[in-house]
Amino acid sequence: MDANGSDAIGRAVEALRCARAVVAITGAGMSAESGVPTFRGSGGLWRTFRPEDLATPRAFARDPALVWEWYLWRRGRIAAARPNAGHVALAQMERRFAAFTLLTQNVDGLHLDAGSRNLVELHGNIWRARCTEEPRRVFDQRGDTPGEELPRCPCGALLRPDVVWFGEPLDPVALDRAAAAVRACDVLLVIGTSAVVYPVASLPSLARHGQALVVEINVDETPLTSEADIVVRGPSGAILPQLERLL
Ligand code: BJW
Repeated sequence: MDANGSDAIGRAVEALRCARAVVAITGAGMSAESGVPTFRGSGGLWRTFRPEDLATPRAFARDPALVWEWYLWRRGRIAAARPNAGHVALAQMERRFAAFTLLTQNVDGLHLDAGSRNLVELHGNIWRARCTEEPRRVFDQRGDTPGEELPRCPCGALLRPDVVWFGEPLDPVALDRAAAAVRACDVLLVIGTSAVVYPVASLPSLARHGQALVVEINVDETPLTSEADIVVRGPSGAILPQLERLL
């Protein structure tokens, strides 16, 4: 572990220069500098809202209007956000490596807006909705004006946000793709995540079993910090462009 700012960046650059396959895992901290609130920590969504009221299948079954209201409010915040320098740096990094996979827990779509292409959105995308009866029926709602009534599928069933709530499995195809990329990578960058939500939180140990070097980029300590090979302490919007420039 190396928490010394510039030395840690130097070591991360050195590791990336030797790498053929790179994976980046991102979390809410990645979008914090774009004005999108994180979940945990000061100013995080879970300071004001209870996850069990808003981000579980049970909460939606109990009060779909409340859950939709929360997601529409978040869509409003995200609509006003633009990718920050960190998102742009990751999109640029993708072009430098033979294999570069970006795994995000974020549902805001900012990595796509920044130009990342080999991207897996493991917790879904807030701009999509899906049918509660037939989950394969997915609708892009970006640009839609919400009506008075709750959104419904043409089949009549309620639509729900196409995101992964607590207690729900991640898309097995997406998770397999993520695990395969992590097992095969030389360097794993873990950026702006509290690293407490499973199964994504288990991916760094998978990388280490595959002999990859794990680099954490975060403003704060996390449960991953003591396991990481290199720790770069600082905001991803500043650190990632620096890394990209030095490659
Ligand atoms: C900066 C910064 C800057 C700030 N620069 N850094 C034990 C073992 C295994 C599993 C479990 C377990 N106990 C419970 C579970 C299950 C549960 C879980 O993990 N719970 C934990 C909380 C304990 N997991 C699940 O339920 C998952 N499903 C599952 O396990 O299925 C199993 C199953 C199989 C078969 C059948 C049925 C089930 C699903 C998890 C879904 C998570 N969903 C949410 C909401 C998504 C939709 C939405 O957005 O509304 O996903 S919760 C929320 O947390 C969101 C995030 O993606 C996720 C992770 O949060 P993230 O990204 O790490 O954000 P923060 O806020 O926590 O951290 C921000 C970080 O950024 C901090 O570290 C800051 O320091 C840093 N930061 N500014 C750099 N500028």
